[in-house]
Amino acid sequence: MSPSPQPAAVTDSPFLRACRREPGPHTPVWFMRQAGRSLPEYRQVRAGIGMLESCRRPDLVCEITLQPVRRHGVDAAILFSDIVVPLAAAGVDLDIVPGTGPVVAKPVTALADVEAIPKLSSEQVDYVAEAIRLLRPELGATPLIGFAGAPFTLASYLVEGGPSRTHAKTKALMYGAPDVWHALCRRLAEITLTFLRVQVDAGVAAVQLFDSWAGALSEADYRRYVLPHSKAVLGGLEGAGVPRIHFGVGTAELLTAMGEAGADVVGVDWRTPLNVATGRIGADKAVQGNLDPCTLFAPAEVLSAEVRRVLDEGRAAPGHVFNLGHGVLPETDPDALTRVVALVHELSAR
Ligand code: 1CP
Repeated sequence: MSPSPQPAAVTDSPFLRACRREPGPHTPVWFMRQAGRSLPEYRQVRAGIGMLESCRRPDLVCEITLQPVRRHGVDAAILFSDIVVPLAAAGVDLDIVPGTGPVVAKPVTALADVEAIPKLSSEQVDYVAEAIRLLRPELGATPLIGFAGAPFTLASYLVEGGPSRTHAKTKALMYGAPDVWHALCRRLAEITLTFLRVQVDAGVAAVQLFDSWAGALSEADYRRYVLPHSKAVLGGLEGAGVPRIHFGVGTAELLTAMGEAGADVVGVDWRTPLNVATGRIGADKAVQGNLDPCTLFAPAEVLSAEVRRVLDEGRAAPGHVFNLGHGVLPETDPDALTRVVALVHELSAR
């Protein structure tokens, strides 16, 4: 890995300072799933273009990634892509179906299915590197976050064949065929690490590893079946010079274990107050979160009280990146997001 150096303004940005647990001029804020979803200008440029196809067009990726930065003045951009992009690039037969999410043509049930998952080579995601190279000069002092899906969350889509509420087939494979399970997670960790390295080499300033659905597991199962594989990904980026953020939903009971996976920043959903989360994660890591995305539908005074509470609780952490506890919901009024950015900046100004 030979990451391109970041401009000084990016290195000194409030976002990277908070990730490094250094004081800054204000608490940085960005929103998971800020690129797209709630923005009319996003729906306009996406009209008639499939999700995977959009991710393969550097000009479109560049435009969509910049939209929330222009509109809301967030402190970081997140690359427009999806967690299944590297799987599709490697040759796994899948699609992202509007209104549903990732759908896999031939779900994984046995070792032969795992062995049939090709490795990812960097050239297969050249279009992602190209989009990052286009974005850097456009973003100026705003850091760009790259991302990937963690082995458990990716495995869930591959085993279930699509989105699942219970992750029943995934757990059945995990308990019933642990060898197949671990082989699958090893392959996914490899693909994820390759994908993140491509993004780091092309110039992202930070990476986020999404283990969105890990909260479906008990701590014991998380430690046995998931943690080693997430560690392989995050550990593989040790020394890459970019902060590593690790996030999942419903992870209150997993925060201590997730904090051991090798991230510099741990994302927290809205269920656990940040001061409580910090007690579980430890004082050597920054936290990210954790406004309930539904408070964006609440009256203005309720929303501002919640923003204030999250900032207050975040002061217990050695570094705080303000965010939602999960992604922006598609029905969100974009103006509410803009107001949250202004409020976070105003209330946290030092
Ligand atoms: O800000 C952004 O929108 C950036 C781009 C982004 C990110 C970070 C997209 C675009 N997807 C993701 C990550 C992602 N994808 C995660 C982790 C984050 C999270 O938990 O929200 C997950 C679990 C996915 C899988 C996925 N892709 C789903 C969820 C399905 C489920 O299981 O409930 C969905 C709906 C998609 C499709 C998708 N990805 C992104 C967009 C804009 C869309 C909708 C596309 C469309 O329907 O046209």
